[in-house]
Amino acid sequence: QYDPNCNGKTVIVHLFEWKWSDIAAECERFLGPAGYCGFQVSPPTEHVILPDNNPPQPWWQRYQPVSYILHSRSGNPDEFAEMVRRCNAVGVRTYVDAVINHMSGLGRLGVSYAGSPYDGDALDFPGVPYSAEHFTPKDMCPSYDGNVNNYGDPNNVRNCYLVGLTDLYGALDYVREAVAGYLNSLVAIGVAGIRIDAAKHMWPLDIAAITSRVNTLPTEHGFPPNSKFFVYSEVIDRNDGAVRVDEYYDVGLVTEFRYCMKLAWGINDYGQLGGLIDYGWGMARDDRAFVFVDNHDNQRGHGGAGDVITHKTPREYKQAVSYMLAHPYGFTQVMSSYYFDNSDVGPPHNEDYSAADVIIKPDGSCDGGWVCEHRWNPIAKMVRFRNAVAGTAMENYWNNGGAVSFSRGNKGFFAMAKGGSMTETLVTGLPAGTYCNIIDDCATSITVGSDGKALVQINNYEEPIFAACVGCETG
Ligand code: ARE
Ligand code: CA
Repeated sequence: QYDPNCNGKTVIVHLFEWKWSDIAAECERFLGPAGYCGFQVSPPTEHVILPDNNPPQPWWQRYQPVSYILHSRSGNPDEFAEMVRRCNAVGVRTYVDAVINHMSGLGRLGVSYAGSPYDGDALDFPGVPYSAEHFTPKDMCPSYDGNVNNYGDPNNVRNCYLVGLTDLYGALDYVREAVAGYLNSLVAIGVAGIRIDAAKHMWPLDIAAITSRVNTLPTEHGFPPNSKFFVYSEVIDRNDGAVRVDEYYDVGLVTEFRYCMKLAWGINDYGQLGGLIDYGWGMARDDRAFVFVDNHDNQRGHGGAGDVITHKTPREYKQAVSYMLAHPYGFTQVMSSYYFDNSDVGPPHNEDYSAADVIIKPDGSCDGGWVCEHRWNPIAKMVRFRNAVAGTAMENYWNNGGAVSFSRGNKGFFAMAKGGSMTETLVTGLPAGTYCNIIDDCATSITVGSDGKALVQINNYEEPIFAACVGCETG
């Protein structure tokens, strides 16, 4: 459960709210060639549909499942399976955002895409089926109103209703079986792993009881024999509550939200990049950390938000993602967003609120309301860098407050200049020779002497980044 199952590749992209047919095409035309390991999809199951919300059908309705049938505005079960198949065929893996802590919110009543009815107040979800006895007994939740409202108490965090979402009773064999059945249905069609949504609100032992029932990955989808399902748990731990990321190490990786904050501070003030990883601060150990610059919550003020850099400031964002991809810490995820003004609004959509096509312009950028950060020049190039230097340590770290550089073993060298330009003689860690900057398509280069040093020059305000790696100049 610690291996993403993508042949040693190192970067996942979250294609937030994309539809399945677009993702299939993106695997073939871009993600595969660029070296992406795989992609995380928005929750694929049937969920509540909220036409009367303002705005209608917000993105977060997908976090209120009503059955485990793979039908949503992104597509139907056949389209989902076809996406997984086409992506696996080009070596790009699928990771599902699995909402298994809860079902819909209280008060939600209706019928979903595949025809499953739901009634939140009655705790009735016949599409699974779940009924009242499968939800956490009220007397186990110590809060006065039944909702999570005290992050200092694990019983409150895990046994109460998160923002009114009907909380599954994970201690029950029936619930564990039902969830494992869902996950095994994903495995059977070739999904390589999951994000566990709201894992902080589940008992780690309940998660372990579920994941222990998940089958090994099918060899007919190209996985080596006995490959285990990849798991990363969403646990927002910012030293501000009783639940800590390390409680989840046994089930897989853990999201490291302190990294978003620290990296944002570091891009605003390069001097702080040196102390980016602070184990004294409780940050997850390197082989358990799942890291990103921003995610679908904190980029729009949900999930506690905090200091975070997003696509809304492209110049800073390119630096932040590039630094993350150059730095050895953790397993990395790149965000791919749609533009929004309202933090609740769903993705670009058709008249029936199904997700609209992602439009690719001749220059390779996206249109139709989609941002496609994963296609932005330095970000896509740094995926190639990270793959090329995988397994090497960060060495020769240098930082003067306005510029920073380091090597990755003797395979890569990275430098970045906040102001847009720098001229410095630096230790590169690379064998003597000439290496070009993959960020500017080899328009500039460095010549490394026998002492490992080179004169490094950057002169590019929008993309002030130099990245060279052995054997990765074309890709
Ligand atoms: C929506 C409405 C609510 C309504 C509810 C039920 O907004 O008003 O009560 O529906 O009808 C997303 C949205 C929510 C949305 C929910 C369901 O963000 O607004 O509620 O979908 O549709 C905590 C959790 C963490 C969670 C964040 C958002 O610990 O797990 O809150 N993140 C995941 C997803 C979200 C998703 C859910 C969970 C639910 O990534 O997209 O919610 O499936 C401190 C704590 C954190 C806490 C944070 C915010 O920082 O340390 O633990 O995060 O505050 O409370
Ligand atoms: Ca719970």
